[in-house]
Amino acid sequence: MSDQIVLTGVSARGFHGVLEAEKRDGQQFVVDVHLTLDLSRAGRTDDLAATVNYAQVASTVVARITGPSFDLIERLAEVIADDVLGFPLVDAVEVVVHKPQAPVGHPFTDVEVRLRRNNGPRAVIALGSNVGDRGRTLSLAVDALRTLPGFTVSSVSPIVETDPVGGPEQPPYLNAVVVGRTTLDPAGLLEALHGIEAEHGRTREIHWGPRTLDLDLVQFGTPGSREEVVSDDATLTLPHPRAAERAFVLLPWARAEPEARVRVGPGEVGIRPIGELLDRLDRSGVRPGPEWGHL
Ligand code: PH2
Ligand code: MG
Ligand code: MG
Repeated sequence: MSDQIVLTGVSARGFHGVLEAEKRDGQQFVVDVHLTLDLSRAGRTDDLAATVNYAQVASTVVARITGPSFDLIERLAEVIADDVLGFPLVDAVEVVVHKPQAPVGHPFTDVEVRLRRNNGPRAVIALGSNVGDRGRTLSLAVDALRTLPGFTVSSVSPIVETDPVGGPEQPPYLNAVVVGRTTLDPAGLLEALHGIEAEHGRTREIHWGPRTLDLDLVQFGTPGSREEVVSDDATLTLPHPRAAERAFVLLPWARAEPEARVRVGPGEVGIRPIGELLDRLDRSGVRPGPEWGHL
């Protein structure tokens, strides 16, 4: 897959450079951005939500050009690449920063720094809480994911309130799904999730019983891609064996990632669009939950 969006010649005045005069007077910076992402759904559906809005990319670039001063255009290119990799759907980015008025001391046409950065595999995390201040706990868990080294949040679902499924009689849950990109391996990510659970008072006692915070790794790597991890390891089964049957996972997941494809069995035929799976599920136990951020 090598679809691209190419945005070239975004320019603004910035104050990046090693020399004092550069930081004082500023000069023009010009940036090109090549995004690699799968555009097939956008092509099919004509839906802006299935792609990256290049106007937003341009705004991000201009904010960095005009923002706090760096000494090096290498650094400017790196932070722009990092910002762009944070847009949902982006698999890789190439950033070129031109500085045509650089103080080179000789006639010259242009100087540019060009770098290419790849996003890590996609990881889907299901969040649940049915003890204590559930909404606050979920918000804090999302904050913890946002600051987790090696993990970048791409998309957060709305919160849903759900009837408990299985286990002893217990209060209703709040559930949500976070989709992100990670440079951790599945075991490392799972360990980090357990660490976040522990910070929120989670103890591992009753199977399927009430819990302050449950973070389940549901899918690692896009199904069918080279990075996908399928595992029947007892400590980490991937994809999560019951996620595809649970409306409390699929419903928020579909809100966070409408184009998600979910593995329900082996091979290419075992990969299904999330909407198709949802249509077959009883969704009666899932209701809209509170808004995020009303802590
Ligand atoms: N988690 C469970 C068991 N049952 N039911 C709902 N509605 N939501 C959950 O997150 C949930 C559950 C075990 O993790
Ligand atoms: Mg669970
Ligand atoms: Mg769990």
